[in-house]
Amino acid sequence: MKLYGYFRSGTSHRTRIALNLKGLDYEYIAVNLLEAEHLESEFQAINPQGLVPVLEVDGTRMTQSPAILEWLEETYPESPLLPQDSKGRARVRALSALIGCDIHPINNRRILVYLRKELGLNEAQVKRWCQRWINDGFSALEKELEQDKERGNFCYGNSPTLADCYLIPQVFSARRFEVDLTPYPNIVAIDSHCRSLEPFIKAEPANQIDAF
Ligand SMILES: N[C@@H](CCC(=O)N[C@@H](CS)C(=O)NCC(=O)O)C(=O)O
Repeated sequence: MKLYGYFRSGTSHRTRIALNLKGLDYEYIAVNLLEAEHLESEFQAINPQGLVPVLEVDGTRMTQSPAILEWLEETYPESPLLPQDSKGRARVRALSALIGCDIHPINNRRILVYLRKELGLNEAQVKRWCQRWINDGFSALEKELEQDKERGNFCYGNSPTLADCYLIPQVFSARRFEVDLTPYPNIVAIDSHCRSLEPFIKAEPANQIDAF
């Protein structure tokens, strides 16, 4: 397997976590978003959307991290990242979507580039934008986690699920944008537990070959 990604990309990070939790080996191909390599024709031929991650398996290229994660789960059911029961699966997918659909995309690089270049926002305003949407999502997520009395050290149940694959990169991004995490003790506790585990440590941005 080949994973095209960028060390600081949340969607690449969540894919690395899932691959590691499944115990899968992969070749990591760095695409430098800062130098706009993803907008060059060479990468556009790999993904016309010009976004990472892309997972290449035996010549087939897969895009969109939710689709990649679901494919990994279907193809490698050992170390499941979704619960056995359908309501549990709906819950994990909902927590994942809260982050993957409603927080991450609004703070993506191309959105921030647009805010800076087209709308003329300065760095402080861009940071406020990111903080606003991360706080919005984290406030709801924190309540969801607080209300689940059967939860262990993870977002759902007692083992890592897709929701943790989504959460840990989003916390990384929140710290990068200096979000005050004090109001989110459950999120912080899950983050610190997951980040003590090898599959999550191996997936950390700082531990990638393209990290700087
Ligand atoms: N929905 C896509 C989003 C992928 C995505 O937004 N990737 C970001 C990095 S986290 C990217 O390539 N951004 C390039 C840009 O915004 O210019 C997925 O989940 O794979």
